[in-house]
Amino acid sequence: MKVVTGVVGNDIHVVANRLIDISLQARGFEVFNLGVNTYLEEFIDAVIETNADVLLISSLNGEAEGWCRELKILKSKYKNLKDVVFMIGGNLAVGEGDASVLVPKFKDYGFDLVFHQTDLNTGLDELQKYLKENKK
Ligand code: B12
Repeated sequence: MKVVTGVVGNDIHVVANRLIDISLQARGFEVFNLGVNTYLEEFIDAVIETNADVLLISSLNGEAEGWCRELKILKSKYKNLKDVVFMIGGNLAVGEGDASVLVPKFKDYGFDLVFHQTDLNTGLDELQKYLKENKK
């Protein structure tokens, strides 16, 4: 199964991105890592080009909201994205943030799986459970 990953917007925090790449490969995924400083449009282009099953976006500097709120509009432009699983995690707000507010907000932007300040392995376990349940 193919996963496109990277860090969204003007975010240069790279450590988690490297861990995500390694962890996904260890779980048997084929990874296309776009690295840091990646715009939403670039992620969508890569998903289409690689015919990916999952887009896993990481955001650490707290600016995810500004970079991701257009996701629904972009998704509506491309019919072949309807089977793609959209996932985001990291620090989804500046400061502590409240997951009970952030998770529904990012789901409303068009993400299927949202993890605010959640350990990576917990998130990847949830991804695999989601893929199994949705027969991907
Ligand atoms: C190292 C670091 C830097 C380095 C980055 C070097 C590099 N190239 O990577 C430098 C010094 C450059 C830097 C710069 C900045 N930083 Co900085 N940085 C850190 C620091 C100390 C560690 C980050 C790190 O590498 N952690 C190790 C990795 C493994 O952990 P992680 O990133 O937290 O990721 C884990 C989880 O979040 C999760 N995860 C991540 N992505 C995803 C995705 C999914 C789907 C899932 C499930 C899980 C998941 O998995 C990882 C492992 O469990 C943190 C504070 C901290 N202690 O966390 C601040 C921190 C991230 N930085 C912060 C800030 C504000 C900045 C700056 C804006 C500071 C400034 N004013 O210039 C700039 C950002 C510039 C930019 N354009 O992005 C804030 C973010 C605040 C927020 N979100 O509210 C933090 C939290 C510090 C703080 N407490 O204020 N930073």
